[in-house]
Amino acid sequence: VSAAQQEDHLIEAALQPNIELLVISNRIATFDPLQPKTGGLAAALEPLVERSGAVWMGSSGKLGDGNEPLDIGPHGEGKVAKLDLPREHYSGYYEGFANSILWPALHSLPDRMAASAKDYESYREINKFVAGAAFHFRDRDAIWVHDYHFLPLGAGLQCLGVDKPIGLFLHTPWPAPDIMERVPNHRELMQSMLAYDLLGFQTNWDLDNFRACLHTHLGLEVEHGIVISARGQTRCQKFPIGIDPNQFAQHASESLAKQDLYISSLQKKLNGAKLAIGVDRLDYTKGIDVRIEAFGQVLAAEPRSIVLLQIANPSRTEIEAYKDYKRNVESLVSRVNDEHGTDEWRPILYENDPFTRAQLACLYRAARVGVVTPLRDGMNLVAKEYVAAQDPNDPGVLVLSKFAGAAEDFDQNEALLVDPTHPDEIAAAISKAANMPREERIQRWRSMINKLEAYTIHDWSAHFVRELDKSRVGARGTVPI
Ligand code: ADQ
Repeated sequence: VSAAQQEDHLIEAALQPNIELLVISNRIATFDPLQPKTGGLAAALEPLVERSGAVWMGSSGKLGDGNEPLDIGPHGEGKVAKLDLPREHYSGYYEGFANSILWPALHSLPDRMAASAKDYESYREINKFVAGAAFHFRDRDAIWVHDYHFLPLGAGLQCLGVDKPIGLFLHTPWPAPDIMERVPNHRELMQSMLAYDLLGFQTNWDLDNFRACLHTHLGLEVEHGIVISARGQTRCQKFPIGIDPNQFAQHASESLAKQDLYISSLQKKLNGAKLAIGVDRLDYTKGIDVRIEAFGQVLAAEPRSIVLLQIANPSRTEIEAYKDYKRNVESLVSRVNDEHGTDEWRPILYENDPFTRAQLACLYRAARVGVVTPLRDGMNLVAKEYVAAQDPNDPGVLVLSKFAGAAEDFDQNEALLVDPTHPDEIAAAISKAANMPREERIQRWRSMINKLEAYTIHDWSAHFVRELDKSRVGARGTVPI
């Protein structure tokens, strides 16, 4: 079966049983084949829209006064609906409640939270606004909402009388009850999440925390994966997001054949040293600072043995905490380069630009060590992409944070699992990975690639849609409201 046929088959599976879907996320893909894709979500949802006729609604990236019409355009079999979010509430919603309160709380980093009651109002207003816009598509069979930006969106849709199945997939982790308690209006927020028929999480850890939060904060129990509230039934399930491993493997072998300028100049810069790679949004949850410190330790012990290519795409640049983090990472990179580099050799190559997926795949393959050390992460697709891009006969080694969702998929016989807050541990793992015998590398890698192939991004979206569809005939209405 060719890769294209396999993909068709999987998309068909995602469509079962003939469901007309509305997908809602804060941002939508650019759909420009020449633009690098900086997210796994775009790669997952684009085929659904192009070939299955789904409608994908999200922010246009422009702000308005709240009266602009939806900009609806065709895309393949489906449609893309762009929305100008209201200027008045955008900052409180996006930079405020979503990214300065929910994001750090969901990643169990309460010290990073900057609470403001006013931001919660803006968050609610934007959710109401998006619900109003989504009402335009009320004839769709089911609605699939993405991420922490829209925890109360399902409730907003139901207030407007939408009675189709609505599901939410949370790409981030979910924290323990004592952390959730620090989120302003956390009870109201969690109550509103019970308007969804299906709540999807990345890992068992998140599911367990959500269950504990329902118990502690709302006095509700999840039994057999279902929580019953006054509204009805909500199913809570795990859908660990994957990637398209064939796509990465193919890109890695194809682009090696091509003469990519960046790659050939990289080989020169290595000057005989091995390569380690880190690819992250420049976000304080990703543990880039501790990783750089750890890398300094590796160089102190084994001078000039290894180069770290750290790709760090700037993110949420309007938020102060992100500006500080960026400055901090930059100064750490300079320090390590000054201490351990020479005029003609730099141990850390620091890149901020986006790369195409083909380039990334090729860089992953060139690297003997993949360093993925977030303090906490919903899943972390980079860990999976790194594995998928490796040469089966000479694969590299993944150094992985215990606190990434991906560590629930990969155990210590596969990746080298580390505590991302301990530079010594990371340094020891990088060094062990760089010097690991080929036989052991192959053994670890085979086990990981089998797992990636067994549940791809297409399986993930098909699985969620199938589960959501069950609410068309089942749970809804069986419990008195
Ligand atoms: P992110 O926090 O963005 O995702 P991650 O899962 O690593 O983190 O995904 C990042 C994606 O962007 C990867 O596909 C990567 O290849 C790509 N990318 C990063 N930098 C890039 C660059 N400079 N050029 C090109 N591409 C780049 C959120 C959650 C994660 C969860 C995902 C999916 O925080 O925990 O795994 O959603 O659910």
